[in-house]
Amino acid sequence: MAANDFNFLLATDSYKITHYRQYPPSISRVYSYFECRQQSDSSFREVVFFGLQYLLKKYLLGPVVTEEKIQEAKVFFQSHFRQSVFDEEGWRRLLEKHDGRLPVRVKAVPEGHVVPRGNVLFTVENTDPEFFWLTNYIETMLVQMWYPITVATVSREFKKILARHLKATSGGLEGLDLKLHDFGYRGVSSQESAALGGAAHLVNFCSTDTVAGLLMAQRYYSCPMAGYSIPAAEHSTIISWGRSREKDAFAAVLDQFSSGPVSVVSDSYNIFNACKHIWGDELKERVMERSQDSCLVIRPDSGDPAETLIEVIKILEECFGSSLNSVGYKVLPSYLRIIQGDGIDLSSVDEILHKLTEEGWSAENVFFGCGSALLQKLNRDTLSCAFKCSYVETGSGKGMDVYKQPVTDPSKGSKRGRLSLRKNSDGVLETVERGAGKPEEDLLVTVFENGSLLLDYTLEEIRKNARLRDDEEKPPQHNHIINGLH
Ligand code: 20M
Repeated sequence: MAANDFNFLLATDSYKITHYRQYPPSISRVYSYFECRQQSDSSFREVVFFGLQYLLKKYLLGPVVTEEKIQEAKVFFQSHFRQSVFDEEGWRRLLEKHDGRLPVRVKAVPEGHVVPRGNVLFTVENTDPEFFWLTNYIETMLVQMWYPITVATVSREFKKILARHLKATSGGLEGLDLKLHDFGYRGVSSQESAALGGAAHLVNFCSTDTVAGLLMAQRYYSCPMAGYSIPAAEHSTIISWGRSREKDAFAAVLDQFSSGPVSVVSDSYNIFNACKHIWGDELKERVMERSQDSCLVIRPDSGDPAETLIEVIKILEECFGSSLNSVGYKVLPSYLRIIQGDGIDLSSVDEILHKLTEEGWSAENVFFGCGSALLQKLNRDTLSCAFKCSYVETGSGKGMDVYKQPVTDPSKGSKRGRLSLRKNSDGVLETVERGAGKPEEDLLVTVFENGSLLLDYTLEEIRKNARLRDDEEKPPQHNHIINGLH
């Protein structure tokens, strides 16, 4: 299906087709908001806002309603509901009165901002009283924002862990933005997820193999090249030489990519043998010829990640030696590094880095690759993303704050009235409810109005907004005290 075959009218849950008939008779405005609800048991205390600009540009900009799309939706819903519930007249009014452009306003926190859970992230309202039903019609599409927000948030949590260990064991943060490589392209459910998830990771890092994410950063966030990769072997390129010729396979990769870093998966048969006898003996000179800028990155890809990595690093030390860095941790020669891309998630990265530290090794020695824990092993509940109506107006212009407060689950209660987001006197972001916020303090900015985009963020700005704060880079013990966790 070509992109312009997309029918905005059909991009919603079926039941929403029937909602225009259910609101109170005199309603003229519906105002709703999106948040990642606070949950006492969750480890994610703040979220990174990212992805709205793609959604707006791709699906909501300009004339999205045409006579053909109305006809297509009419026929579809007649057959789907087996009765006439589709608001053909309403949509035709929108086409005639607004040229098919959506009479809605979206106000949002700037992309890349890091916001504590439980705060408003964006609001949606109709700008023409006749189209009160449009606000929540687009909920289905807008709540899909959970995905880029969650990936950007998880990726930033990886960055916090990596920053703490890197700072503690190397004295600085050099190379931090290349420490977590996105391997997730094959593990996601679709090309669009790869693009959104891949781009969300690039808010925090510059290391990826997910080409779709780079293209999204180019096309929707004005970033010519947001991330980098290096030549690398995969099992097929190694085992196709046959079991007895693993050494030849390795040597061929070194030959073909003699300058610049190169990575070689080394567990096809026996990772320990490969490190000790092939890399550390038969090809030792060839490895030692390389330099920091042309390093060999050895990749184990099986076994318990922490145990295997420690054993591999010890073998490599026996063969190639090590030196101490300025803060007293061991580093392999600069021509030799390791990438662990198997079994990586937030807890295993922390565990691996703790074990390396205990054994005296700097985080400088290793890179991490992450696939499904970064792009796929998450869902809308990971950050409890929800879109709720908080304010309505009637025909006479009278406003009413509305909310839900289910007796069966207080955590599912919603906010009341018109919302704004401000920094309080302690510098903490908080949501002001019931229309009580001062407009001059409001961090929510209008990004979309009546079919037009009012702001265009670049990935560069977004990255700046999402940068780690000083206290998030502090070594572990230090940080625990600051956060009052101990
Ligand atoms: C290898 C190693 C790193 C990054 C990228 C690669 C190559 N791409 C790969 N893609 C995969 C996709 C899916 N599964 C597996 C793989 S893979 O592991 O075979 N490789 S890295 O993060 O370790 N690192 C290497 C060193 C590099 C930064 C990136 N620096 C060397 C000097 C400056 C940059």
